[in-house]
Amino acid sequence: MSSEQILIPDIGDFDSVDVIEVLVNIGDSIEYDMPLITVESDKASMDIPAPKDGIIKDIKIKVGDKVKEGSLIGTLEVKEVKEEGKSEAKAPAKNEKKEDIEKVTHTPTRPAPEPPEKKAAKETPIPIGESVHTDENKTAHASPSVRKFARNLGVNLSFVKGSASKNRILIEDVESFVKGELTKPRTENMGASFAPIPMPNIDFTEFGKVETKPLSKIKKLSGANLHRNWVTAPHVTQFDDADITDLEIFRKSMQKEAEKRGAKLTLLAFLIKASVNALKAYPMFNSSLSPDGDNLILKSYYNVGFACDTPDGLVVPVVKDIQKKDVIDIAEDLGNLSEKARARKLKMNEMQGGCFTISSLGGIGGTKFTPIINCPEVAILGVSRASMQPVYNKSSEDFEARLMLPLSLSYDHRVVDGADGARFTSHLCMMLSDVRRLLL
Ligand code: CAO
Repeated sequence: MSSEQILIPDIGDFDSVDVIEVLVNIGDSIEYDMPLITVESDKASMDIPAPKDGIIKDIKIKVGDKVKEGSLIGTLEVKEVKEEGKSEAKAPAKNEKKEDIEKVTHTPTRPAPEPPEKKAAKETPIPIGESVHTDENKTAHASPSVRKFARNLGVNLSFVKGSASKNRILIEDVESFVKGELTKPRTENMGASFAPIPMPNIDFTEFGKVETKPLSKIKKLSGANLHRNWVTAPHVTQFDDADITDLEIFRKSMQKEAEKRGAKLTLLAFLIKASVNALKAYPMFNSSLSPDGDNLILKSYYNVGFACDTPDGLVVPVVKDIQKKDVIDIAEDLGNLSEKARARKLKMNEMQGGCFTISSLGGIGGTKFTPIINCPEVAILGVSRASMQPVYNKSSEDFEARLMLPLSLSYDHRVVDGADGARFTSHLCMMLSDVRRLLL
C-alpha cells in the first residue's frame, strides 16, 4: 500500500466553491468513484469522487471551507490494483464533469442533463410522498449524495423541505420527511383519485416582493391538530339563532354583583352554562369515540374548553367541573384562564380534560362560521356576533326587535346524527332565551 494525496480535480470555471458535505471519515475503506465530499457554487452542487480504491488516512477539509482545483482533501492509503484499469486514477475530464453537475436553479425551459439516477428511480417500487414528478425532483436543491440517499428510500425530493442555507436538502431532512410520512394516517383505501395531490412549489418572488416569517410554535402545533381533526372527523355544521334579548338585560343587571367577586360577567359564561345543560340532555355530545372506533366513551364530568386568541396563536384553556359552578364562578375562571393564556402562562393541565369546546368570535364580528371539532371531543359550538333582528311574534302577530345570537354547532357525524344536532342547538336556544331555566 502507498499513500497519496487526494486533491480537488478540475471543477471547471469555478474559482472557489463551498464544501457543503464531507461524506467520509478517517479509516473508511472506499472504492474508486465513491463520493468523498460535496461542493457547491451559487448555481450547482457536485460530489467529488474517490480517485482510487483505498483507506482514508486523514481529512484536511471540513464543511464550510472554500476549495478550488488542487485543494487538498486528505490522504488515501491506496489499495493494490488487481483488476486492470479499475483503480485507474483520473480526474474527470471537462466533458464528464459537466454531466456530474446537477443544476439547482429553477430553469424548466433549459433541458436538464440526463440524470444518472433515472434508471435507479425506475427500479424504486413505491415512492414516499405521492407520485414522483421527475421534473420537480430534478429542481430540488440537494447534493448528489442526498439525491442518492432519497432515491434509495423512494423519496421524491420535491416534497422535502430543506433546512440548510438556500433551502438545500440534507440527509436529516430526508430522514425526518420519511418519519413524518410513516406516521401519517394511511390513505390506501381512499383510492388514487382521492389522494391529495401535492401542493405546488411556487416561487412567489416571480410576482412581487415577499417576506418569509417562521410560524410560531403554537401555530405549528394547532395547525397539525386542526388538520388531523378536519380530515378525521366527518364534520356537519348546524346553524341556529338564539334570542338573547332577556339574557343580555339580565347579564348587565348582574354585572355589579360579579364585579364584587372580581369577575366580568361575559356572555361566554352563560354560553358555557347553557352548553353543559345541553350536554346533560344529550349525553352523546359529552362523549369520545374509542381509538379503535368500536365504543363510545360517555363522560359524567363537564369540562368546557374555549378558544382563546393570543398574539402567538390559538389556545384552548378548559373550565373544569362546571356542574358545580354558577355563572359568576365560570366568569371568574374565564378571566383567569384568558389572562394566563395571553401571558403564555397556561399549564398543560389547564388545557386538558375538555369535553366540549366553544369558539366565540362574537366580540370581533362575523355572522356565521364553521368551527373545526377539537377531537377526540365530538362537537364544538361556534358563536358569532349578536345583532338586533325583526322576529315575528305569533301572539302579537307583529314583528319585534330582538337580539339574536348566531350559533354554529359542528359535530362528528360518526357519533351524532343530524336530528340530534338540530335538537342540541334547539335546546341551547331554549336555554339562552329563558334565563330562569338556564340558572335553575
Ligand atoms: N355578540 C355581540 N357582542 C359580543 C359577543 C357576541 N356574541 N360576544 C362578546 N361580545 C362583546 C361583549 O359584550 C364585549 O363588549 P363590551 O366590551 O362592550 O362589554 C366585547 O364583545 C368583548 O367580549 P368579552 O370581553 O366578553 O370577551 P368574549 O367573552 O367575547 O371573548 C375570548 C373571550 C377569550 C373568547 C375572546 O377574547 C377570544 O379570544 N375570542 C377569539 C376566539 C377565537 O379565536 N376563535 C376562533 C377559533 S378557530 O380559529
